[in-house]
Amino acid sequence: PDAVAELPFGMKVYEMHALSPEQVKYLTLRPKIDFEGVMSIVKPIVQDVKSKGNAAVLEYTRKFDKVEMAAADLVVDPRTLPWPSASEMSAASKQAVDVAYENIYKFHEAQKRAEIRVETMPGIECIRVARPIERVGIYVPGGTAVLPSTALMLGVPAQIAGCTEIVLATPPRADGSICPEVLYAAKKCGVTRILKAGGAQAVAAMAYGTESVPKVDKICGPGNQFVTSAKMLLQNSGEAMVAIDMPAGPSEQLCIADASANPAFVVSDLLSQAEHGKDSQVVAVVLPGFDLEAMERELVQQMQVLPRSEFAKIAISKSLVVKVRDVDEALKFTNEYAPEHLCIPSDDCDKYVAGIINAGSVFLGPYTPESVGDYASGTNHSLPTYGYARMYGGVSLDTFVKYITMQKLSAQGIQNVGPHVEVMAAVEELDAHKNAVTIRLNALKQE
Ligand code: HSO
Ligand code: ZN
Repeated sequence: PDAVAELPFGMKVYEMHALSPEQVKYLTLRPKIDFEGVMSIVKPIVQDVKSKGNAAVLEYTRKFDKVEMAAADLVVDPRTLPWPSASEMSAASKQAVDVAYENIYKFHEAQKRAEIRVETMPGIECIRVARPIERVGIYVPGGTAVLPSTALMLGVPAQIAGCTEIVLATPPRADGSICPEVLYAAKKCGVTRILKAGGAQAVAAMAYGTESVPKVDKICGPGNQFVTSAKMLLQNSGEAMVAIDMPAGPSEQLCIADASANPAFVVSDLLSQAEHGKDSQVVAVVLPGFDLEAMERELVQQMQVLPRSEFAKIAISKSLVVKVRDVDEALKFTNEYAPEHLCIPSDDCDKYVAGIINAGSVFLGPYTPESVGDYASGTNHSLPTYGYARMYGGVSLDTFVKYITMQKLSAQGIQNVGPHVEVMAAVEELDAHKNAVTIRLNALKQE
């Protein structure tokens, strides 16, 4: 569709009411990821790690991260390492991580679900209990920024769930060490192993296990295309027997700006997402009365002073503004888009809530920047991107738990349901099934 205007840095403006449903659909499409191309790189890496173990991981670390490491240094147990010293990590940083940890802990601990016990018929008790996924891998990206916050977002729920093996994979720094903030977070969360590797090689090492990397049952966490492709590949491999949290693409945000929204706040939110990387996507859905000109001025001003403006500018150049006429249209576009982050910096934010169907995490009101959820308010920042917010929720305690059902029937219970099971088994012509009931009903008759 044709844009009606263009803002600084190439941000294009569209009018929702002038768009056909196909055009709306087109605007909600994310930049295409060449999964086939990426897969062709990832497959041999995964295969290599599977057959050669540590040696392959070290080789790819040398090749991609330009770090030389000895096999003995590849995996460490953070519980045996000292806490980062005051020179490695400031008291303020520790305190900030402590506050974030506490809030994330509180919110995720509250997600524990009570055991369910239901008597479906007299004498039939059905039960559901939660148990931890015992061995989990959490991926903490390195790349252009260090992300200790991601270590918390994955480590805390794994800790609360009671996972017994928590392997944290993260690319090493140039000297082969772990970033002190990530180590600090890992120690707090009870991480049992740190694998100093990134990319597809780290994911494969956790999926298959190596001489020193424990094999895990589920791999969680965001990552670049190689990490995501490796997770998707291994999830579908019967040999690796590993689950993943969700497919993850580049980070994104949609901001609904109505007449009450402060343009400076709106721009600050959009840029906080845009600075993540040049493939980030941001969208502003603008209602009548919002000061778009002020937003343009803010965009230029705030961009000027950003150290990561190189990334942000590219991200913004691929981003859009959608003008809508009312709340209904705003929600229509938003739900079509299914953003990872939805910001509504409006004085009247509550009126939007009931209509939100597809979003990863929502930030309500003028004093709720996305950054607080990225770090420290308590909600998780590992969220569905790329439109997957339609069918996935973000990481939560449930990510690290599975539910087991149990049942216990009394004599009365089997007498109540047994005859119906006999009939259904007969319909399916499964005689052994039927007999397992009949034999018990007969035994009871003889008592
Ligand atoms: N916005 C990112 C999370 C993050 N932000 C980490 C800062 N550090 C994806 O949800
Ligand atoms: Zn962020």
